[in-house]
Amino acid sequence: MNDTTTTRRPTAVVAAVQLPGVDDAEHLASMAELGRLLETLGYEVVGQVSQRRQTLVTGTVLGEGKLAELASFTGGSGELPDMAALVNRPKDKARQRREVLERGEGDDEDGDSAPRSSTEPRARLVAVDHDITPSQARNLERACDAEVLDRTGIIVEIFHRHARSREARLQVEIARLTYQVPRMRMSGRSTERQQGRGAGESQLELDRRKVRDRISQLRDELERIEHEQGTRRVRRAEARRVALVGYTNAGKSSLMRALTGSEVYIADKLFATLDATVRALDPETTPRILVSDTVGFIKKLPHDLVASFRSTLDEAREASLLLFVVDAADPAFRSQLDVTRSVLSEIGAESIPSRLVLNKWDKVPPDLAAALTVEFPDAIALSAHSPGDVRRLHALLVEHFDDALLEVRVCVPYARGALVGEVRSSARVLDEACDEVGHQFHLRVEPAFAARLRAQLGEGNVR
Ligand SMILES: Nc1nc2c(ncn2[C@@H]2O[C@H](COP(=O)(O)OP(=O)(O)OP(=O)(O)O)[C@@H](O)[C@H]2O)c(=O)[nH]1
Ligand SMILES: [Mg+2]
Repeated sequence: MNDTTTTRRPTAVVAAVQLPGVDDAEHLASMAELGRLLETLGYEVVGQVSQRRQTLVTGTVLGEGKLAELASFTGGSGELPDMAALVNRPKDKARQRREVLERGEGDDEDGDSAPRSSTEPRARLVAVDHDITPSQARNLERACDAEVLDRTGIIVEIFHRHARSREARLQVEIARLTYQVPRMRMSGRSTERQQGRGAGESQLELDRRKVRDRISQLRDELERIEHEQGTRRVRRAEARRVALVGYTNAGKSSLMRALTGSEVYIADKLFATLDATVRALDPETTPRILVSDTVGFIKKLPHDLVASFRSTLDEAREASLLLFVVDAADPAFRSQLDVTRSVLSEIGAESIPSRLVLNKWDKVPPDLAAALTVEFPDAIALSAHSPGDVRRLHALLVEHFDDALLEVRVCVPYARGALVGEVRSSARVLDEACDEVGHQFHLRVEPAFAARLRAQLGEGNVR
């Protein structure tokens, strides 16, 4: 192997079907997004093959001609072995096309990028921009002689690499194994050991059962952790909570860092954040305002994956305010916002008060900025990189939550002196004095805290 091949990133080719009802812009954006997902995984995308089709429900996803074109990137035959045996047609379209491609005379129909010449390295991976069945994947693998992953498989792989906390790792491992079970095949070892098809199949069943057992083991472990986290969340229940939600790469973690001074991870890649982080707004306020950073969303996010991140998304579900963060400089941000809204309604968070944050405003040209301000009059336009903008958002958040505070006069009798510390840390003290009965406070408090004080001190002591 020479230097250029050893230092080169692994290569991938994207395959996609444009289904009826999907316009060109949406189709191209989806393929470009898959390219970014692949780059996040470290692949170099060397080509795209796309085809308009009525349905995805065909054996090889693409038609014969397009399949041959795809295989020209990977060095595969472009045909299914049994298909070739069954259909012994004299020079079908696929074969003709492949021969043309082999001779390097191929014209690039449908605007796809041209296949590589035979001297360049083959694409190692075929990435399909849809969810495909295990048998479709197998057929594509045979025809292309390359590894095949669908969109879910790629997202699961990224999640697997980026998960850090114990909880996120468990969630991802469950999603990954769940994805793998139907795709498991007879291993070479089991076919050697167990001669005969029936025996081999039962070995496969055994392997699958082992993986299913592992999944339920992981679920138990996750439940234990979630239980602990649940108790922690109950303790925080009174706090005023803001959750940053939105499409992946919108800038949620950047805003989190700017608002709370925490060192959360920021990266120009997809799904940089998989763990929910909760920090107090900085400079601190009394009562505290907590901000949480959450996992980003993406189009066609598989339901299993959303479900496995349920406890992480609880941060969003239990928030009292949602900030929908979008990358205002991305022309696709409206459809990304739709995706975010639909995932949030899936987890039951659709009725939480929310504000739209048009982030990356520094990248928005003036004429577009003017149009966006008219289109979204209530949105907060800002750049997470501008300290002035972040201070303005900080003030807006404080104002938002202060509107809900109640003004109360509280008497903490000396016998209940232990409560004084809690009052000072949970409420904003406007005035305080001591008399013959106890500590007299004039406070601004959250309604929930006022209710708790009433329960503990009696109605007469909280007015
Ligand atoms: N120009 C500009 N870039 C920004 C701004 N906010 C974030 N970015 C960049 O956008 C990229 C993604 O930012 P993150 O904060 O990691 O995005 P995220 O929403 O947390 O992404 P995930 O964790 O993947 O969901 C990084 O390269 C940031 O530096 C902004 O206001 N202006
Ligand atoms: Mg992030």
